[in-house]
Amino acid sequence: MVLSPADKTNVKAVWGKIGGHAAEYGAEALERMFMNFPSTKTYFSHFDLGHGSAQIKGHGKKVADALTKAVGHMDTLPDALSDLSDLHAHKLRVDPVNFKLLGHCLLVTLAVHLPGDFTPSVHASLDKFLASVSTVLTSKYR
Ligand code: HNI
Repeated sequence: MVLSPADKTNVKAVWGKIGGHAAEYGAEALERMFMNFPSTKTYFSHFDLGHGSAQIKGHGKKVADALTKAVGHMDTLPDALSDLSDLHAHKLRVDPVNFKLLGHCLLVTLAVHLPGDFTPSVHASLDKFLASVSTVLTSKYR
């Protein structure tokens, strides 16, 4: 997955609009994932998955912070996300199919909150960006 210069510009622009809402949007994306794709809950059996739980909020912030870091390192994603890649592949063993599900929920969340910015080309760039992040996080499985 190669992000073009236009993709990078789009991703940076829309991420810049999220401002202080990153953690909240991260938590909303997780809640959407758990509700729409219940099999994903198996990875979080140690979490309180009730609406608005402190654990979902805390994890939403971690995911959002990781994505903010990825936005800042789009040219060096494998390096920037190396530790997270080890974690998801070796320790958590999250099945790669789940990354598409979370990515979808992140896109829906951004579309709902930033409708004016979510043009078809921004949508496509964000999808490519999330696919690139997912590729890195699942690259060490075998
Ligand atoms: Ni993921 C932990 C980022 C996809 C299941 N995950 C993290 C952490 C970050 C993170 C950051 C916290 C690391 C730490 O504490 O050091 N995860 C991301 C990102 C994506 C992603 C950026 C994709 C965009 N994770 C997924 C998916 C699943 C998933 C698709 C499963 C459905 N992640 C987990 C689990 C943990 C986790 C489980 C451990 C949670 C805990 O605190 O016990």
